[in-house]
Amino acid sequence: MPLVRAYISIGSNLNNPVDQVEQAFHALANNLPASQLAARSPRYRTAPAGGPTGQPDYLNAVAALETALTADALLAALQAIETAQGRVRAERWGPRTLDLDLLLYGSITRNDPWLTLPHPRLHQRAFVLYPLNDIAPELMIPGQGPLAALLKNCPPLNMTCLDIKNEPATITPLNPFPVEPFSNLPP
Ligand code: A4P
Ligand code: MG
Repeated sequence: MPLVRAYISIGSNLNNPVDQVEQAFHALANNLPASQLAARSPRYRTAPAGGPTGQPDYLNAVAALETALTADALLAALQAIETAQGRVRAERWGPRTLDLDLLLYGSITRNDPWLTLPHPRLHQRAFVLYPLNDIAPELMIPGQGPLAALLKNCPPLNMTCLDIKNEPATITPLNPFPVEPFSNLPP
């Protein structure tokens, strides 16, 4: 099967997000069959979007993969990584040790509750669009248009980049995860 470029969003706001995100990159690089980690974005600390009030800030990042897995097999593998890192699905948009969403799988579009592509909220979320732009600024989002145009409608409010940009493939030293909360964004 030919290799497909896929983009994965990584989010964590429980049980040491710095370690969770690092472990997730490690699992994407080493534990996924028939796949290769092509790029990793800088990490961003972001205020929670939606979900219960008072949940901790998130650490977010995006990974690019080259994969020979089907989209369904890739999503199942991502969910297995989430489970291995202690993910419990308690409430929608609630705090989590690790969320791995399949943002894009090539230019495939698909509308099915088990797997919707592109990810249905990709185009309206700064915590996804900005790290995606750091590793794939020329990207066209099927059904939505150029990533650059989506960024213009989605200002980077209540988010801070924790890494040096333009070094996406480098494993950067871990920065301490700041503890002061942002004020929560409206749902
Ligand atoms: N599913 C359908 N399409 C996809 C896809 N493209 N990728 C299904 C991944 N999963 C997909 O997901 C719920 C169901 O969506 C799964 O059964 C899967 O088959 P989930 O991961 O169990 O639950 P969730 O993550 O709570 O739901 P959802 O709808 O994916 O949430 P979102 O939209 O990802 O939002 N704020 C900040 N700052 N940073 C965050 O990372 N994340 C969320 C979660 C909310 N607020 C956040 C963040
Ligand atoms: Mg999810």
